[in-house]
Amino acid sequence: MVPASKTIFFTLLLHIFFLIPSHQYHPLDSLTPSEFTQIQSIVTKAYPKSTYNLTFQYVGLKEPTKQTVLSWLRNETTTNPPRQAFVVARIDHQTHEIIVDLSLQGITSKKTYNGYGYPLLTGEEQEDANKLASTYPLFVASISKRGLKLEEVVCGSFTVGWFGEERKNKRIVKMMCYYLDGTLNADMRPIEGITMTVDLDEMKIIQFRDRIIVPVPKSDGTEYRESKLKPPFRPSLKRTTVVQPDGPSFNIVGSQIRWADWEFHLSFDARAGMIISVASIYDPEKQQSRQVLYKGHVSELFVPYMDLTEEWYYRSFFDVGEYGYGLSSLPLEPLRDCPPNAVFMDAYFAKNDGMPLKMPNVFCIFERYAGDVMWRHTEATDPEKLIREVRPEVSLVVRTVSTVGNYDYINDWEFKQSGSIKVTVGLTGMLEVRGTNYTHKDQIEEDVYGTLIAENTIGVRHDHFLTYRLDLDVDGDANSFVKSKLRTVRVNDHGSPRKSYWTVDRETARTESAARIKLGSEPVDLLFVNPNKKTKMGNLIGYRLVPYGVVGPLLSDDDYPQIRAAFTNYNAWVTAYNISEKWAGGLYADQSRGDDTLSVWSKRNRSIENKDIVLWYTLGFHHVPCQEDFPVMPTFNGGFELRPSNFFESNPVLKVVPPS
Ligand SMILES: *[C@@H]1O[C@H](CO)[C@@H](O)[C@H](O)[C@H]1NC(C)=O
Ligand SMILES: *[C@@H]1O[C@H](CO)[C@@H](O)[C@H](O)[C@H]1NC(C)=O
Ligand SMILES: *[C@@H]1O[C@H](CO)[C@@H](O)[C@H](O)[C@H]1NC(C)=O
Ligand SMILES: *[C@@H]1O[C@H](CO)[C@@H](O)[C@H](O)[C@H]1NC(C)=O
Ligand SMILES: *[C@@H]1O[C@H](CO)[C@@H](O)[C@H](O)[C@H]1NC(C)=O
Ligand SMILES: [Cu+2]
Repeated sequence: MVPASKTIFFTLLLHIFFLIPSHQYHPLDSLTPSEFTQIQSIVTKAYPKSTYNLTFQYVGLKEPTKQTVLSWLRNETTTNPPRQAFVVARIDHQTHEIIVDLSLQGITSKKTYNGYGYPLLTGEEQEDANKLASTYPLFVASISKRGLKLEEVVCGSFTVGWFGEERKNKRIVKMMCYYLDGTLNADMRPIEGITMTVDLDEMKIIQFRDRIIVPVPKSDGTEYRESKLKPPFRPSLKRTTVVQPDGPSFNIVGSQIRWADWEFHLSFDARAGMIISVASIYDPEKQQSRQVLYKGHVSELFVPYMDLTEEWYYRSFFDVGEYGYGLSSLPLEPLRDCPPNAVFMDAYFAKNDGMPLKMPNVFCIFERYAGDVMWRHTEATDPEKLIREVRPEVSLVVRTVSTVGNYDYINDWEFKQSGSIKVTVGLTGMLEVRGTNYTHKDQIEEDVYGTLIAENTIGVRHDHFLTYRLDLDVDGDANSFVKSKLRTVRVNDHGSPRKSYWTVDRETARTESAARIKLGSEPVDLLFVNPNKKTKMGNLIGYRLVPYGVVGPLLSDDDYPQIRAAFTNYNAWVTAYNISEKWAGGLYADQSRGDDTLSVWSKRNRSIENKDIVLWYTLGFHHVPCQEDFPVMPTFNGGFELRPSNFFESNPVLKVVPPS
């Protein structure tokens, strides 16, 4: 939406000041299909099939150090940094960490991991596990005892968590099954009471229990496909569309995206999903591109359920570390998932044999104009000469959707012309429901851990906590974290008729222990500043974290799921930069014991003043299900904003010229 001449002008300047070499290579690019294939061949050569049982649980870019990337970006090094991959493999029932160097075409490091926790589950092993039930005699008998048809049963694999067991468990999942028979919405038809445990390494059922019988909820009302729904329909609204007659204002070269004054790199990781890197904004005043965010992505997603029954108590999922937020990303549907002006990008990840799998249209990128106002003013002091100035808000959105089993998470990173980065997540999809005998609320006298949302169907209470890792580098990588508390002051002297006002107490966090923030109890203003740079007025250059709504954990600190998810104990944490500290719930989240979480790293109490530091922000939802969530839940949004605060000398969008 910037006039063409201005776009060209900026593009030239960006070339001069950000110095992107003209080829498409970028050291933070996701692994390419041919790189996946090379990695696969290098690793399988070291561990041949004839001798070893090998599966690839995770394959991703081993990113070069920040210094390497930044000096490459500044054109200080002419050679490309080596491309390396980090592989987590299961080899003969043991977890191995392997580093593959693609330039050297070999393995540069390998070690066995013997600590607690297990790597990501692969899609294939879940599929294999889910198929086991249909030939397991006890299960077949239980299905027949319930009068159900075996061919209409589908099963899913659920990670088991950790509940204080001393001995290391095997790599197991629990399997829960659902009934189709007249619907495709199996999530709404649990076959309650049967739990099976699957050993994933042996790929067999090692435990079976059929405890209670309750009816499978009816299929009535569970349908959600437009083609299968029956009238009456809601009358459709008149068409709304987005037209960009001159095309979009953004420009994508390889994985590098430029729009308005923004420039950033987009990549994909099987575990994190979407990753935004080296986001910088061009400052027309200073005539230079200025760093804002080195790297941002979802680090973990914790979803504990509040049901103590035997079939449910363990459900305390770590969707990023157990199932993979990227692995759960599915193709977006043009015109419905994204507006008509969107462009789409594909992504790749490794299957469990290490070979690449293409996931088309995983990203969509579009300019959003939702009729909002970027800024305005009407000056009406002189009614004869009304002054009115308005600028419409147009922003750039990058979107992915991760469907982790029943839930769909719509992830948006929105870049605003004003320098704000707004991160939102929309929750939709299916509830996880429990079958019950109850058909009316009046029958219920006990705590059923949820809401009766349809006959025989309880929507179980739960939380969603998304923890984002935000490696902000505000105008350089040495930053400080400033907490400002807003405090009411009583006025005692008689010089003022006022009895109170509020003031701001600023405190720069010196160490990690001073940078754990529980929001909600008192008003605070959280800033990342560059202590080495000031505006002309003398204010420290900074970015502010603006939460949209604040939610904290309700489980006790000593409850096992909360020990594992101690990274949700605070809404915001700041830690010293460490390239290995990426996953708030630990590198091995499945059956983790909380010994490798953000909370543990923060206990090192490292110095964080005028250092390269990382912000961790957790947004959450306490979900008390209601009938409107059935059979599919309308989207519910949460998010936060990173907003410039004394970063610019004045309103950076004053001179934005709206398209004519
Ligand atoms: C791989 O594992 C399977 C199942 O545990 C076993 O039957 C097979 O012999 C193993 N293969 C090798 C080469 O060890
Ligand atoms: C950046 O590096 C390229 C390749 O070595 C060189 O051609 C170009 O002149 C450099 N740009 C600047 C501004 O130094
Ligand atoms: C549900 O009702 C059936 C039939 O009355 C009964 O056999 C069963 O025990 C009940 N289940 C539970 C969990 O109360
Ligand atoms: C970086 O983090 C890893 C994992 O927490 C830790 O083992 C290592 O000691 C850390 N390095 C430094 C320099 O703190
Ligand atoms: C962290 O370090 C600071 C500064 O040395 C100290 O004042 C504080 O007590 C420490 N906090 C903890 C929890 O160790
Ligand atoms: Cu929910």
